[in-house]
Amino acid sequence: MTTKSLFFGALTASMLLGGTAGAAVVGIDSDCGGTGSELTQAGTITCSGAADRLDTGNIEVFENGIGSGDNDFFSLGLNGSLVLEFDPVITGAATVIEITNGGGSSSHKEAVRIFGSNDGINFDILGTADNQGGIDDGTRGTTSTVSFAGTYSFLGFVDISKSTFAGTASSDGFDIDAIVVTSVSAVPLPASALLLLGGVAGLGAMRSRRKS
Ligand SMILES: [Ca+2]
Ligand SMILES: [Ca+2]
Ligand SMILES: [Ca+2]
Repeated sequence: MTTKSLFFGALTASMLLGGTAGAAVVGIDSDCGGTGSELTQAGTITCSGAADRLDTGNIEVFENGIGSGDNDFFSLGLNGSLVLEFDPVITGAATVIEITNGGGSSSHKEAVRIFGSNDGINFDILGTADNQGGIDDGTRGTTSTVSFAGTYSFLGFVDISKSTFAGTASSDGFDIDAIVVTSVSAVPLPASALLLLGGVAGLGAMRSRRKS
């Protein structure tokens, strides 16, 4: 799988969304949401001029595989980015619900590249989505689904509207109304497996002592 390294600084404690029971999103960071520039992208980032499009709180995140948007959305900004951290980890498919008002998708063409990561530093490219395909119900924009195997702690979104659609009239990039994923609860290791792991760790410690 293609791996792209993105610089993503620490999701600081101040960014934690709180300890609500069952809440799977434990951190959120973006270049256009007023939270800094931890995930850097090449080129100039052009964020929205509308305050209500800079609020990551407009993104509903559903971890049970089912959900829909509410027409309030966050704009990534041209070349802008967004990273969500999940606990427990999530798996695909991931569905991103995009908004383009008033049937403007013919001129305001927008696209996003979607990444997965387990350390917040090395991101696998999972796929892309745009506002030209998928299901468009006329009021809620376009629903795009990216299928992937495995589990991830982080999902990243980077706007690629300009590089995907030359001449697009989009001024603030791909817009995210909601994101749908599926949580995967950690499977507890049986006691025998824990003992085995302890033994392997002990062997490693003995080897390193011998070398020194
Ligand atoms: Ca849009
Ligand atoms: Ca937009
Ligand atoms: Ca929303």
